[in-house]
This record gives sequence, structure tokens and C-alpha cells, in this order.
Amino acid sequence: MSTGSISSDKIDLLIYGPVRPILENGFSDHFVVHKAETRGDLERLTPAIREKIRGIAVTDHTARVDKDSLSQLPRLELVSSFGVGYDHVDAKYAAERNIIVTNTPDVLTEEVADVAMGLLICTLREFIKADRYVRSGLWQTQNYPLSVGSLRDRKVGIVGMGRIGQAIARRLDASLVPVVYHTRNPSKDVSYKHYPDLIEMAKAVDTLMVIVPGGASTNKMVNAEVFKALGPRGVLVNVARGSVVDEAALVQALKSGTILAAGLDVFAAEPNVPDELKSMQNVVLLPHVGSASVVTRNAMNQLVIDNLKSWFSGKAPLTPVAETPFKGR
Ligand code: NAP
Ligand code: 8YV
Repeated sequence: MSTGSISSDKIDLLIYGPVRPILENGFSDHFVVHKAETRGDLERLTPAIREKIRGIAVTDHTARVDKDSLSQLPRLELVSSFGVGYDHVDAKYAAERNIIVTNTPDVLTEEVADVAMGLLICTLREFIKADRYVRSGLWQTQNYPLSVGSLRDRKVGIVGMGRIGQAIARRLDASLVPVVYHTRNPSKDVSYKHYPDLIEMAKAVDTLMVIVPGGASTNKMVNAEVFKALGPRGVLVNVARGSVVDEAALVQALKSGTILAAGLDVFAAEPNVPDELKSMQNVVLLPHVGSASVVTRNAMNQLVIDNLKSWFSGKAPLTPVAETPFKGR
């Protein structure tokens, strides 16, 4: 591996974003690997190196791959992004330049659905508070109070019924919880009731589980109006992106009792979480760990590597995103 040298016959790759050793060690001698953890590092690469780079491995959704950064790499052919969500990559601009963007779908679907389901039950049945109760010794004095929330009397509206939404729905089916969903288009893969209107669905359920992509079309789609429609028994679980929920409106809805509780894996300005949320007893807060197990992260890292290797050995990319479909070489 090199972080500075230029090679004429090998393929020059850039690993962009926070360090991921598995990615850095995943390429053979056929590649020359350059690294840029931050935007500043990218800008500090010499023009001669930037000229050579043909592929990027993006290590995290916090690394913004926007038009400005892509414009610095004139020979770029493929952006291989870690994670199924790619709202941090300007795929539209990439398409204009015939750059393929790939992500890591499927290999994390069941893991993220497990976390969503766990977060829902943890929020309803107050596992975190109950754990603290045991550790503090309070159980010696009296039993833990009954939880107001329960999975038993819930009806769940899933916002997003793609790969992960369907995996969440299967878990809810197994738990005998009724499911409906909201997307822009009804899914051919499921027979649950479809609501084209999110507010109408929020009125019909008491629990929302959010698993849509981030980006302009979903920005703050879960807002004050949605919380009002969900009502005082309402529970929100967000494992999608922080941008999908109007966080200020959520804080207000939790404070005022407009809704009952929330379980959140993602936030608007990660890793910053509003102090008001941290001080609330009726929320469960996770540090964006939906896919964060060793086994699943290994599979995601491998898919990032395999997309680059496949492309640079003359084959098709394995998992191109919708905006940059593979149309032959
Ligand atoms: P997917 O298979 O592409 O499914 C996306 C679903 O969202 C589809 O049902 C789509 O249906 C719906 N959707 C898209 N835009 C919408 C809009 N504007 N309004 C309503 N529905 C919309 O994606 P996936 O694999 O399930 O992943 C979903 C997202 O989960 C990712 O993009 C990522 O942001 C997030 N995620 C988070 C974690 C974590 O660690 N917390 C881990 C993995 C993924 P229509 O196109 O018909 O609307
Ligand atoms: C990752 C995710 O934690 O796949 C996604 O969209 O949000 C998570 O699996 C994240 O992408 C890491 O950057």
C-alpha cells in the first residue's frame, strides 16, 4: 500500500472517510491505495495523484461525496460506498459523469431489522430503565412498576417497505402485531395495507417504524403534523436517517405528551444528540448501531472491496445504485 506514490500500471484507489483497517488491507498489489480521512486530506492530495485515482472506497456516511469532491477526480470510474444508504453521495452528479456508484444492500438487512425490533420492544417495555432499577438496588425495596407500553396492543405503520422494511414486517408478523405501511408506490412484494398518505396512516396506527432513505424527498417527512396524527399513545422508532424526522418537533411532541415515547438509532447531527432528548425517560437512544456487529460489518466491508475488484477486473459492478445502473462496458 502507498499513501503517496504514483504508479503507471496499477489501479489507483482512494479510501475516503474514517479509518476502516479491513478496507485498507483488502486490496492486492494490483492496486495503489491512497487515503483521505477528511475533505482537507482529499484537497491536500497532489494534483498528480488526484489525476490518477479511478476508484473510491467510501468508508462511512459521514464522508460527504458531493460534486466538489468528485470534481477533483477527473478519471474516476467507480464510487464504492459503505452502507446501504447513500444520501452522502451525489449519485445524480456521478451519473452525469458516467461514474458508477455502488452501496452495500442485503448483507445488513436482517441485522438492521433485528435492531429495529429490539429498539421497539426496549422502548415499549422500558428495558433500559428496568436495568438501571436492578443495578441501583431499588428492586430490594419494591417490584418495578408495570410498563404502560406493550407490543400486545399495538398496530404498526412502517414508513418504507423496501428490503429492511419487509424484514421488520416479518418480525412483527411473527410477534402477531398488525402491520400497515407508507411508501410512494405500493410494493408488489407484500399484501399489507398501503397508505399513500403518511398522515392518514399515522391516524390509523399508534406506532411508526421509519426505514426510508435519507435525502431531499424524505427530509423531515415525520413532523409535528405526523406526531399529532399519531396521538398520545404514539411511539416512534427511527432506524432510517436523522434527517427524516423533524428533531425539534419530536422533542416538543415528547415533552408535551403529544406522543408517548421514541426509540432512536439515528439523529439529525450525529454524533450530537440534543440534551433535551438525553434527559428524557421516555426515549431510548442508540449511537447509529443498526448494522454495527462484527459479522455484518465484515460483510459490508467485503462488498465494498468486491465491487471495486469486480469493476477493475473488467466485470460488472455487483451492487450499483438506481441512479447509476450498469449498462455494459
Ligand atoms: P430500500 O430497499 O431501497 O427501501 C426503501 C423504501 O423506502 C422503499 O419502500 C421506498 O418505496 C421507500 N421510500 C423511498 N423514498 C420514499 C419517500 N420519499 N416517501 C416514502 N417512502 C419512500 O432500502 P433499505 O435497504 O430498506 O434501506 C432503507 C434505509 O435504511 C437506507 O437508505 C438507510 O438510510 C437506512 N439504514 C439505516 C441503518 C442504520 O444503521 N440505522 C442501516 C441500514 C439502512 P417507494 O420508492 O415506493 O417510495
Ligand atoms: C452504517 C447505515 O452504519 O447502511 C446504512 O445506511 O446507516 C449503516 O449501516 C453506516 O452507513 C455507516 O456509515
